[in-house]
Amino acid sequence: MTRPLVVVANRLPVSRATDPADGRLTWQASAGGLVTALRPVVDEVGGAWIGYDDDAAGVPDRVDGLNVDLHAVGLSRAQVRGYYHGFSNRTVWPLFHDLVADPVVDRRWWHTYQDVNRAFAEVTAGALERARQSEDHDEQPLVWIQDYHLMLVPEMLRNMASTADTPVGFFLHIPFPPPELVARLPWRDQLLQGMLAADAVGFHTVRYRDNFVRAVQQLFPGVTTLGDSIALPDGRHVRCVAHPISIDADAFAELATSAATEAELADLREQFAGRRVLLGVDRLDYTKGIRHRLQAIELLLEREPDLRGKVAFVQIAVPSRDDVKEYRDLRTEVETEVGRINGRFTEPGHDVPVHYFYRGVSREQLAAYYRLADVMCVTPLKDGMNLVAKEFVTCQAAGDEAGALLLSEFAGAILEFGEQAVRCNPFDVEGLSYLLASALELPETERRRRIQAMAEAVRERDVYRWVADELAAIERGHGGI
Ligand code: GDG
Repeated sequence: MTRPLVVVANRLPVSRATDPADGRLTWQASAGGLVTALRPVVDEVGGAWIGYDDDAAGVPDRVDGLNVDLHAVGLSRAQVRGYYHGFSNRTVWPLFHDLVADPVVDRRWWHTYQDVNRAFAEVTAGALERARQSEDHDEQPLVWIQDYHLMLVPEMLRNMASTADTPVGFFLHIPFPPPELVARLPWRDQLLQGMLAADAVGFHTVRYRDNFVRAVQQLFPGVTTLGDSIALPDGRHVRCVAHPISIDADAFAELATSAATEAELADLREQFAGRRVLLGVDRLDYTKGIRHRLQAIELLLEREPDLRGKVAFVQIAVPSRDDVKEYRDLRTEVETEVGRINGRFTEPGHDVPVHYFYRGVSREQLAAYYRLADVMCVTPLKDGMNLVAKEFVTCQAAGDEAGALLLSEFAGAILEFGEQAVRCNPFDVEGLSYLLASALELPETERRRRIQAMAEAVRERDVYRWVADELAAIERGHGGI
């Protein structure tokens, strides 16, 4: 691709850091998946990135080593509350995750969401104008808008800037639910129209894509479909595609066998000697099924006294959205559950059965835990894709380990792993407790074979393939082919 790339996302791809030498504030590119994925493209073609920062005025125009102009969108605290904590995370998030929590519908949040999407569109229009005037590029930029925080931006941008020559794409990182769920939202038409202004709309799976197409057909008369495209009554075509996001598999394989990871792993092996390790790694989010998983562990220990003292369950729960009530409540529930299990099954002078961290760990520690695990428990109630599953199999294969992956039928990742994962229905707590036991009992050669097969599937469709497929679909959608 030769067009400069303009990315629009909730967050900027940079974070503040303190210079260890003199304690000064510096900026660095963040380690997030999207930034890593787009780096090779922007290194080559350059471009701009539009995102929110809580100190927009303090954000530099550029950061060393990242070939994009930064455009920070400044928001007031009230705007962040209404747009981010409110409409995005308490209305859309639970609704799009099949109502695993009750969505809260509040008209004020909706108004703020519109205002903030307009602010993003305005900053994007300005960045487009600048990119066009720059002498560095002969081609028009390509705009790529990310995720459920910004569903109105494609349409708002089209209305405020001349974009006839600008390919515009939108990608949804969370599931798109069945039409009857979307239909509950009072502002469903506006959200769909917002997305439909893009040339291409991308989803992780064919099912989410089909849900979107059906919702559009049901809500807007006169819409027809033509292959991958929706044909709108005004003659426009919107390409609707399914491209599963992934990870930088080579980088994870390298990380998994680095000296720092090996050192962490040696410590962990010593600490957990004589015990099989079950592992969970999630943002502390009610979609991730952490409570059901803990209940399944409790049932397992209750039913099989021989396993007590011989298995440990490690749950890394990364703090998330703790400004939102449902997330604070979840933390209390999870911690009560952990306390109950440890209270029931800890023997005097022995280690606890559940090791629970309410914090993130370093990348090296994370890779070491992935390698250590005998069973990785990825049991979300609903998950757009789930990158933890892909990282786990990649690290295991790189270290020639033989763990098992227990994977929810409701995670997008299940489609790529077929029968190699131990499939589970995370709502069936008792069934889950039996599957945990059977995953532990799979023969070692079988586990190793499955890990290698899943890692191969990840390598074949890594995150660079996702970027390339998405950008190509946006170009094709724009060209009307
Ligand atoms: C959303 C969708 C979709 C976790 N703990 C630590 C840590 N992590 C990193 C993992 C992984 C990332 O966080 C989590 O990504 P997931 O994909 O599993 O989940 P969400 O955050 O819910 O992401 C999801 C994704 O968007 C992409 O489209 O797959 O379905 O919900 O990369 O490694 N990283 C470090 N320490 C930790 O303790 N360093």
